[in-house]
Parts: sequence; C-alpha cells; structure tokens
Amino acid sequence: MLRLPSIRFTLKTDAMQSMLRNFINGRWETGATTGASENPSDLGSPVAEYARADARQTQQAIRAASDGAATWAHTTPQRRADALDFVGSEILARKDELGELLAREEGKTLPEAVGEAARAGQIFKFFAGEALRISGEKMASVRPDIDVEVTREPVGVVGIIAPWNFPLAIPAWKIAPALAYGNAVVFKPAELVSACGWALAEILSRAGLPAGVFNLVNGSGRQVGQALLDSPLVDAISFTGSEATGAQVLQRTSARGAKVQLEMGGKNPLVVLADADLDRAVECAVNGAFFSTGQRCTASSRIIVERRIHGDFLGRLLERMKQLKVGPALARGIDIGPVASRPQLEQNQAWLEIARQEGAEHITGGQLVECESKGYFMSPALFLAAPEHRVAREEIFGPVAALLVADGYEHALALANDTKYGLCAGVCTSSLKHATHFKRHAQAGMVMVNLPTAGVDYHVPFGGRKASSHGPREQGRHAAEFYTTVKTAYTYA
Ligand code: TXE
Repeated sequence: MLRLPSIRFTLKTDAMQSMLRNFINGRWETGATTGASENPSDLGSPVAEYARADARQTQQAIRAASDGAATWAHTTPQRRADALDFVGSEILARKDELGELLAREEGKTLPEAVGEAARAGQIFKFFAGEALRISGEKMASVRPDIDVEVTREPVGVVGIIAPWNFPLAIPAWKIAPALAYGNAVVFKPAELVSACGWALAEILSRAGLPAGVFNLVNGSGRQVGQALLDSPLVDAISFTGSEATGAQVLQRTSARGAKVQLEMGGKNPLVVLADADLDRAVECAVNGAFFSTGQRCTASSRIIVERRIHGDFLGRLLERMKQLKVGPALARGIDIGPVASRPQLEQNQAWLEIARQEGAEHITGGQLVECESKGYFMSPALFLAAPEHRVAREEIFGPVAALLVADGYEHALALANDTKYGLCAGVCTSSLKHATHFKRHAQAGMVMVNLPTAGVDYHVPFGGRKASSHGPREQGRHAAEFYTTVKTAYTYA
C-alpha cells in the first residue's frame, strides 16, 4: 500500500547544495547545463539550482514516455486512481510547505500560494475519481444485428508546456487528467519556477507510476519546448503561456497533425453597473485586478463603470487601493507580492509609459516600492483610459488596470466585448435582467456575476474564446475531450 512519507523537503535550507534534477524514465538525471531560480521578494537568496535539459535529453524523455504509454494505457482504472489519489493526498498534507516554496519562487503572497497548493491537491483528487468514471456508450446500429460501442482511449504521449504564474495548479490541471485518462507525460515547467515543477515531479516519482509514464524536463522553450513540439512521438501538446508563443506552438504542432490545446492571454472586463452594490464591486475590482500581482490570465484588467456612479466608485476604489500593502511574499499582512521577474517588472514599467504617452490619465500607483529585502515590488496602478488606448486593449500581466466609462448597460456590454480576447467577463449588478443578459451576450468562455473575473472552481470547464484559447476546454469532465480520442466499434453477432 502507498504511504505518505514523513520526510519534508529540505529545499529551504539545502536548495543550493543539492541541485534539482530532471526525472526521465524513472530516474533522476543531471542536465546539459544548470540554472538557478530566484526569489523575487529577496534577490539575495536564490531558491534553487536546477539541471537544464537540452533537446537531446528531451528526446530521451519523449522516447521513455512513448515506451511507457502502452503499459499505462492498459493499467486498471483503480491503479490510475490510486496513483493520482496518492499525489493529491500528499500535496494536501503538505500544502503549507509547498505553498511556502511557491511564494518564495513565484512571489504570490503566502495565503494565495498555500491556496494554490491546496487547489493542485484537489485537482489530483478530482481526477483520481475521474479515472474510475471513464464511460462510453453502447447503442443499436441502424443496421440489423449490429451493436455499436463508443469508447474513449488515451491519446498517447502528451507534452505539457506550463507558464510561471500558477506553478502548481496549472501543471496539476494538465498532468492529472493526462494520467487519469491513460496517457504518458513529458512535463516542461517554466524556468522561473523550476523548483515548483521539481517538487510536483518529486511527489509523482513516488506515486507508483511505471518508468517513463511521467517525465520532468526543465529547460528553455527553445530547446526543451521546441523538441516537444517537433517530435513525431508526441501525440498532443497542452500549452499555457503567451499569445506569441502559443501562435508558434499552434503552427508547429498543426504542421505535423498533433492534437493541441492552447490557453493564452486575456483582457478581462469587469462591468460595474449603477445598480451594483458598490462595496462588493470595489472588492471584485481590487481582487480581480491586483491580487496575485495582476499576473493571472483571468485578471480584471479593464474595469468598465457606468457614468452615473463613476465618481463614487472611483473614490471608493482609491480608498481601498490605499490600504493595499505591497511587500515580500512571505511577510504577514501583505496583499500584493512582488512581480515575478525583472523582465516582467520592466515590461510593466514600460506599459505605464505607453499609457501616459497615449494620453490615458494616470490616476494612481505604478511606483517601485522599497522593502527590507531587495525585490521586484511595484504598487498597483490605475489609469482612466479610452477604449482605443493600448493599456485598455492589450494584456499587461501585472498590477495595472484601465478604467473605462460607459453610458449605460448596452454601451458597457459593447465595451466589454470590444476585445480580441474572450477568456472571462464579469458584471456587478443587482438587476436580474442585466445579469441574465450579460451571461447570454458576453463573448467569453467564463462569465462572473458579482464576483471577480479571477477565481474559478476546479471541477468545471476552464477556457476562453477568440484569441484567448484554442482547442477543447481544460478541467472538470470536459478535460476528457483533449486527453482522449474516441473509438467507434461495430460488432455483428
Ligand atoms: O511566456 P511564454 P513567458 C504572458 C504574459 C507574460 C508573457 C511572457 O504577458 O508577460 O506571456 O511570459 C515555453 N516553444 N503570459 O515568457 O514564453 C516557456 O519556456 C515551446 C500569459 O513566461 O509563452 C514556458 O514554459 N515552448 C499567460 C511556456 O512556454 C516555449 C501565462 C510559456 O512561456 C517556446 C504566462 C517555444 N518556442 C505568460 N518559448 C497567461 N495568460 O496565463 C517559450 N516556451
């Protein structure tokens, strides 16, 4: 029987002495080069040194996955369920420790990071159950004496390319269904969060999976990522990241006919109507726009307010923003942790300049914040923008929000839909009529009423429309669409 280990990770103290290795074909392997992940709250204390794989080592992992895929595809659902349940149980039991690692490496505040770790555990538990619930259909043929069966089978080898902003939850919502439905996995985390990727892999390495069924390859997008995209042995790619990289992923995988699923950017609107509970609307705006340092694809980066209440709403929003504390991710009472990396901070600062140059009115924030430790701290920024300003149109992926003014509900809805993206849309209103209309007409994969645009459940579909997403939805039972292929069998008897 599988047992929860009593040992704790020693990452906090031993990080720089023991290099985090890749997991290939059931063994921990050193890489072609090494890299170090930093702590954006404290640049003086790097989090971990890790082995970086190259294209050759990635191909080894892919071959191992390809060899392991057939075995795993034919294991019993019980065995798959047990393995995923083990991983979920251990993550949940160690959510504080994993959350602390996440906070140190990615920069989310500790409560947010522990919440994300717990979420990752719940996702594994959910898919442990799904492994037992894979169902098919049996029906009569339109021809006599023939039965028809429709069943789901694994796709084969799945390449998972993950971003840095949810270093436990996003890999979990890709790896768990891939394994639950009988696929072998090659997982490439974002380099910024290699230690989180390693921590997840370390737990998976003890879950009783046959060698080769799960592989971790840390390394660059150019080497590891592209080797995954180009290998004929990789049957499907699940990617979350930027639109630009997503476009390359689509081009290369489509060229060789692989299955592909992309989750990319968002410029999610939060509409605040005159009849809204303004205190709640302010909380939705602050949470959606600035929590997790605005580094969420579901962030409410466009706040669209009805003109009648614009002054009142803005006053309350500014009051609330004044209370937000920016600081090191592990410090107590912090609302907003650091930006995840130097390039990301520089990009955010460049966006402030673009917004000013284009004529958006800078209302508050955006300053670099000094804390006891040296890190990438920045105060949340707010602009009063026009719909054509880039700050109101393009994904910034930082604590920067654009406020737009609308003349009534119809105008607010039109502004909300005036974007190339379609991940999430929110409305704050007390009118059932407007809430219902908004749910029906918002051009987004997810709609929120009196809730922040960020913050979703793990047992229902996640994903968007237009430039935000491509391919089947992630999470919940809908994940089966991507991680399985359907077979129709006819029997004459
Ligand atoms: O993303 P990339 P980055 C956006 C956000 C952010 C920007 C850049 O605006 O500022 O993207 O972030 C791998 N072939 N989002 O550079 O490059 C890469 O190693 C195969 C929004 O981190 O898209 C990483 O594992 N793989 C997004 C993953 O792709 C490649 C979340 C994502 O990296 C590759 C993250 C290649 N050629 C960033 N190049 C959201 N909306 O959720 C890179 N990768």
